[in-house]
Amino acid sequence: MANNDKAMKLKRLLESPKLTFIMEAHNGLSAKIVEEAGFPGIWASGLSMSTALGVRDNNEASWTQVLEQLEFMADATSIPILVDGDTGYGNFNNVRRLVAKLCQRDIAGVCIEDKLFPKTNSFIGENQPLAEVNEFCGRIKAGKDTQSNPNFCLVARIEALISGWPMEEALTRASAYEEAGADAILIHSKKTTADEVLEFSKTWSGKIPLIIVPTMYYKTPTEKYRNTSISSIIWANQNMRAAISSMRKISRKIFHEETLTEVEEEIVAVKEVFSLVGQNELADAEKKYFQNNNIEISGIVLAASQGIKLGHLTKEIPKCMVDVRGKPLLQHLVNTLSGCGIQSVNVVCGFKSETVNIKNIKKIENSRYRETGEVASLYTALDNLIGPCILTYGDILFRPYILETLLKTEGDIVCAIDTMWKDTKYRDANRKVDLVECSVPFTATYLQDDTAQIKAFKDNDVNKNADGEFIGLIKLSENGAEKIKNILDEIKSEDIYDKADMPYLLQKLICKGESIEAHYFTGHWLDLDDAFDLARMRNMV
Ligand code: SPV
Ligand code: MG
Repeated sequence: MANNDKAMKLKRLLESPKLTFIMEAHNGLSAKIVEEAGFPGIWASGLSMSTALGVRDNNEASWTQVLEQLEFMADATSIPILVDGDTGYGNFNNVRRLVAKLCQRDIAGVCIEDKLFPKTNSFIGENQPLAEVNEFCGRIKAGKDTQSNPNFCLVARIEALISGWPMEEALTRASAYEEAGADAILIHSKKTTADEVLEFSKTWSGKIPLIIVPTMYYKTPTEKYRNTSISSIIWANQNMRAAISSMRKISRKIFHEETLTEVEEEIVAVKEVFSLVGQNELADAEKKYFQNNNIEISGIVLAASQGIKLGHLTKEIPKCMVDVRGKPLLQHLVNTLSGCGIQSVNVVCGFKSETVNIKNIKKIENSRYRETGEVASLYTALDNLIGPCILTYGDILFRPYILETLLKTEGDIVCAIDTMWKDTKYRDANRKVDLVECSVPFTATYLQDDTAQIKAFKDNDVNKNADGEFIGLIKLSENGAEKIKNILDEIKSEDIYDKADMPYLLQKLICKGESIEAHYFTGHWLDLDDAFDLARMRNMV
């Protein structure tokens, strides 16, 4: 037997000489709870599943809707499910479809009752009409001939006693159903004592297991069934009824008290809910299977300088901490980075580094900030220079789309280049600009597919011909970061090291034949040098 052959498990339970207890469930959750309690099998009650769906036990839920519940229940548990198949939803042909689908969904067995479709719950009304014996035997045979799992159990349920027929009728039917191929007989009774079922069990001489449902004769001690021919007991609907009692009590209490303070103690903790549905397993599976395609991109912000041109504004704080509309400039920058998915941000601080109190950043000190420039600052962040990463000056602000599109570029070293550098309407004509000359000029066509290579960083002369201005924002791939690291090491031993800036470093790479790409955009950024810039910046955010 395969370990997971639930039908075989059910067969063994029914045939075991020990009294077996099968407990009702009506959905995935209750099925789990039944298994958790220790029951070896589940009764998927028609009454309970209907009630849980808010409909009557009159075949108002279609058989495929029941099938859907069963699928959840079977998926949620490892114990066998015996489903209440009512009358089989019609004639022999409906039973064939039903059994075929139940086997496909790993349901261990079905119980069909000898009444007519649409059924009425056994405890409603009197003298419900029974199916004709031969016709019902045909349903049994059809089911048995259809099952794809040889161990699937078909239980024939006898309603004769409930419908007011004498014991003889029930006994005759039981034998006919056994003869037709039923794997077990369920003898149903609505008496408040077990007399009927006990008499049946004594009198019937059939060989197949006998099942009872003591819903109405619940007061009979279980001991009475031991050492009889009764094989199994189905507790048919108590979970559904318990759910109603409990939900009513809690809903009413919350409605009246308009608070949860009292009820919290009475109900399971949310944590327990997670544990019941196996949340931990998902966490483990994620570790095992979930390939995170979103490669982590980190950021390095060069923000060591004081910004003396800002006068009294940067007496006690560095330039990156100057207030721009209620937030330090650096906070705006960090927000833009994190908004683009860059959570790990390293900030190289220098002047008054202790005042750089931005959350969720890692501070790196350039203690020689007074006598050094950008390259030396970057050198202090050497250990964090791991691509892919974004390298940015700490005194610029830009619209997020600039970073978003930069992040999508494929080159190893890609610089953000502003093509609006000549426009002095918003910019100071005398400011310091890092101009670049590129292989392809910027055109305003909507889709410019050619990648522009930076051919040279030019002197700070706005009168010179140039394709754009490097704004101090660079994307580095893993490879690109390696190249920057190597060139940093080289510059470290040069005399110019202390004074070297980023254009110097990039130009050096170009001279070595490395490719540096320009990512063109048009405006939508500002740098902070003086009070005029600050005023513009305050308008920008
Ligand atoms: C059910 O649980 O739906 C049953 C058993 O059919 S009983 O309601 O007791 O008839
Ligand atoms: Mg039922």
